Amino acid sequence: MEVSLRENSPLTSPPTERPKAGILHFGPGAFFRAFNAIYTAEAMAHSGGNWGIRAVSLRSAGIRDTLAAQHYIYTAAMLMPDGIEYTQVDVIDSILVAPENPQAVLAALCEANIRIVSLTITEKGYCFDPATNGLDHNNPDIMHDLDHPETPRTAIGFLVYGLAQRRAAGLPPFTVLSCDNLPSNGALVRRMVLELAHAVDPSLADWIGAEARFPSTMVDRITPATTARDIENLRQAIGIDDSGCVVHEPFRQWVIEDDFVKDDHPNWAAAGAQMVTSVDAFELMKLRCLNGSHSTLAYLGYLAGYKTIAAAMCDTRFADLLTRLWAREIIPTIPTPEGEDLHAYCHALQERYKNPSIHHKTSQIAMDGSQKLPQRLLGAISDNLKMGNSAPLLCLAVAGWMRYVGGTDELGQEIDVQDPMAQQLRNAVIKSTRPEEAVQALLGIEAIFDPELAQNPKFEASVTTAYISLLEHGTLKTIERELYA
Ligand code: CS2
Repeated sequence: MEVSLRENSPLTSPPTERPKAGILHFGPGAFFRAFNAIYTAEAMAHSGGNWGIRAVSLRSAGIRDTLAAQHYIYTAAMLMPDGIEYTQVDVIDSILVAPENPQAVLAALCEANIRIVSLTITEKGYCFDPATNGLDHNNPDIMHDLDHPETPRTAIGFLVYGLAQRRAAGLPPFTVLSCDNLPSNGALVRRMVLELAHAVDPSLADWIGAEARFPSTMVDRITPATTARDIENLRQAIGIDDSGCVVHEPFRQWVIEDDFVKDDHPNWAAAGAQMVTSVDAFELMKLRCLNGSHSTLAYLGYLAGYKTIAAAMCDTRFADLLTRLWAREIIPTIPTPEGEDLHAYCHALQERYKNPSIHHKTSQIAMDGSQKLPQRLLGAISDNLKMGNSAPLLCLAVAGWMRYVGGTDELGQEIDVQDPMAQQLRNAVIKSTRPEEAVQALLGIEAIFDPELAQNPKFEASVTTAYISLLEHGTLKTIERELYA
């Protein structure tokens, strides 16, 4: 295996002068460090600019404590099928922990040099109610934020009060850059911000609506959670002890709607980002082809006993399942984005999933399914039904999720279901006496299933048949029957 180090600024010595922070980023997790941070470092290496990143953790202090001890420099390990390339990333200037000091976050939002506020806060961080497509006013943190302008808890709360301060100080607003896997993520965060702002002060909402910008983006790089083994590999390979390191695949793609306040942003294009007028088609391609098939592999792969995506892909039944899923049920539902070839895109995905150096856990991808299903699987099912097509494999994936959230695997072992709705989902399954009832109970959850889809008899029947088959014959037999019978 080949190991190389592209740039080395030792983690133990403080950096020389750094660019000023121009970006405040919520969500300093592994994805941000393997993606946004690297693009921004490369953009500045190419074109300069004061675009250092100050990050904000909305929850724990863990990552701040780890990175602060190493001057916020960390290693990114690019995992290729036959080697690893290590890079030192030095672009974060500090990390604020919001629950420790929300005022410091509000103060940072009001710094004139902060011109972009970017987000990787996961689907649930947006606090939206899928049934209304608006802000979830019953979310306890949103209720808290409405009453506590000085100590917000949610990213949406911070954005609104940060923008209010900028308006009061006579500063222009910042650009809000959502980088989460949600359709029209810019429009979505804009809606949430405007709704909360309206509840605080309608004239604030008018100002934000007119002056601020919320470009949508499509982000893509497979970034499994870092393991103790990754940290040990790094130590052995180059002698650096870095528990803040991140691991990622070689591939990356960032498509950004070119709509920023004062057209002001790092030269991300120099690092390969695509600046476009509309991201929609790219987002649909990525969410359905990649994330949709990822979730399919996560639930069905886990139930079949596979711990990682690569392991599941070595089983030809899963490889065949994806090939058919893409060709028959996903690609026909999406327009081709400019410069892309959907079949080639899916073919490349197969290779990305098979990368043996990436140990991406099926249980990691299975997390938060209640927040992921609509945009990854259900939209494509609705589109198929509208076109008069059935979508048996997508329905099988939904049934796999239902089987998974029941909380017991095929060997009778407990599944650690991580989902904000885990309890409700599990109850729906265990309180039902017949499988048909469990399917009905889950389909009745409007926060996940649009009633029009849930009540579609073809959809209901297809999911129910698949769910019963998973219970009676197991996952692998069900896939075989579906593919080869
Ligand atoms: C994955 C994504 O965890 C998940 O749900 O599907 O994080 C996926 O790896 C990224 O979107 C790839 O860009």
